[in-house]
Amino acid sequence: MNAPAWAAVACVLAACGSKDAPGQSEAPPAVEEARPEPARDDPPPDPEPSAPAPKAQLPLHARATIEVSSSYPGWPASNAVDGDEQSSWYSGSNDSVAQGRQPFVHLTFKDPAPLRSVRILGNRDPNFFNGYAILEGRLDVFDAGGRLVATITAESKGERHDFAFELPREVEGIGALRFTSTRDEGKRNWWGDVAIAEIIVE
Ligand SMILES: [Ca+2]
Repeated sequence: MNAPAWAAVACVLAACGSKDAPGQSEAPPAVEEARPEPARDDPPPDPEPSAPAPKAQLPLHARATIEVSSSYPGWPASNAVDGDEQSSWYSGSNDSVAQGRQPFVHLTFKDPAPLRSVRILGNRDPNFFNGYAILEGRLDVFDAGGRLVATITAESKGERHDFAFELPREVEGIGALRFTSTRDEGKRNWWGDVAIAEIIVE
């Protein structure tokens, strides 16, 4: 029974040989296309960071809630408290001092504590590396009852425009912090916005 079956298969293959022409069907070599500049309208490549925060300390997003003046879609406020310096929060279009507004981030702590310092790391996003910095800012410090107890102003420092604030030691429980841009690079990019890579509170 096998021989006729094989013969039939061979016949079919021979009859159909010209249909697919396997000798000429090699796939063309893959062409490496130039990678276009990522568009801000595209979805973010990785909205959820896959790697956990490297620090042993409880991450800030677990200790506080964060509100912002606005966010560019796809670059949310949570990017500023995810433990990843390469991910940034971006304010919405034209939400910058340079465009006539006052972008801010506001942290409310779940358990008010005697905090000592606040560092705000400027944008390090490799896709949009320059033109989003906050140059001068104001930190408002609120106690556990929501009362404004200190206001500190500073200029950003260093190549990536970081801020370092020392908090008043007499405040036993800090309930909230609000950082507001007072001078920025909102006229140095297409979208008129600003960005913050990470907020570190200790
Ligand atoms: Ca981040």
